[in-house]
Amino acid sequence: MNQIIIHVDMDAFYASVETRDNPSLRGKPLIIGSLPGERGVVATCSYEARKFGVHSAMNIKEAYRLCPQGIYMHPNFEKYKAVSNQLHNIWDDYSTASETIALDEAYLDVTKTARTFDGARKIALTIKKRTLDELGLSCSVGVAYSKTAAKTASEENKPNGYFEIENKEAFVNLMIDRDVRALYTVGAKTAEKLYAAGINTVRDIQQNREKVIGLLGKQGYRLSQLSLGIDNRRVVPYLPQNAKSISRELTFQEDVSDDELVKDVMLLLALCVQRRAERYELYGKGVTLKITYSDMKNITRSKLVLACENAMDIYREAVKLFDQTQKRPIRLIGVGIYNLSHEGARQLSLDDFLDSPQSSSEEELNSELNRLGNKYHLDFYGHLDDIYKHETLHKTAEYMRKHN
Ligand code: TTP
Ligand code: MG
Repeated sequence: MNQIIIHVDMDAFYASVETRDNPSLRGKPLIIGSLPGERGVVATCSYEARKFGVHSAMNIKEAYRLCPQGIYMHPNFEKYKAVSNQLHNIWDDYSTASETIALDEAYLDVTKTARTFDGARKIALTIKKRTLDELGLSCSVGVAYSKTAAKTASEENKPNGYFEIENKEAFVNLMIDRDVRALYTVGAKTAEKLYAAGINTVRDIQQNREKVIGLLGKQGYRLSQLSLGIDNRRVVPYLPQNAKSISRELTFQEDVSDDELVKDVMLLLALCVQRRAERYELYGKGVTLKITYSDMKNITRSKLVLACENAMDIYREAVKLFDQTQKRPIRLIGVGIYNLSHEGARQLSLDDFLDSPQSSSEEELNSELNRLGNKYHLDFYGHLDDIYKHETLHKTAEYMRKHN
């Protein structure tokens, strides 16, 4: 049961790749994302830019205000993806399983290949050296007994860092007096809830475990376990050939030529997919669309995306795919997610830089459901719990088709 896990995370990844390929950028504040004057955000920036207070996800206007002398560039995802593949080639030499979290970040299971912590340290330092020698890039690496501890360790001495957390006790020792946000699964919203309940540090969580569970349910349970250093999650490799996916599809009783109707049904399918993903606490980092036309010809389209956090994300991406297909009578429509991960959104797509969405997906979903309700004279809210059932979904879609 004892595991040895490495977490690797590249330093200022996009910015480092650009600097490597254009040495005139070296030592300068480099901001990758939108350009000043565009709507959008910072994807990442060099450590020189971080000194001005610029950081990932910051509005580009704010970044420009803090650092007008910075160099601003759009991201080149193709290039980063290619580098990511090269990174995997190095990482996979030393692990029995690797789990990708982002283009620049992965957990490696080295339990069997390293055998001991000394062995794991050697592997970690070799990975750092090879990454620098072969790819000209620096990374931070953590070695630990669990995934959470490994991730924590890799962040401990960033950039170009190395850190070990050998066991639960070492983890608890390190974290006990830190703010709850030091537990990397605690985001701003969760932290607010904890602070409001007077729980500010990891020690507070540890000493108020029942209260935290009462407050946050399943997530609270996980945090209470983490406050004791307990995290038994395994490294789950992502292999394209056995990639898990979640999808729902629906065959119309009569072929449908109205795109708007098809899209409306896609929203229901996205809701079904999201519901199942939630049950397993999975996020899709890819969206698929399946269409069977009236002549039985099938097509599928797919796209890697920012992790889908809700039905609206899935729906929006599926609609984008749909809009790129031919317009012909449709017999079957399917929506799905793949590239499933337990970790939420991190990687932004180009769209996010060019057009940062303002209203929350939750509100958009509600307004979409209101729109559907008015259009088809259906009370979607009253039936949402049933819509996930095959029969209800089918009946609802048929009702929509007939009352369109
Ligand atoms: P990170 O590993 O979070 O950031 P980083 O590698 O740029 O810097 P650090 O040294 O702190 O690890 O993310 C990896 C890449 O993912 C990053 O280069 C750009 C992209 N990214 C986004 O597009 N949006 C985001 O909000 C974040 C956090 C990252
Ligand atoms: Mg990184």
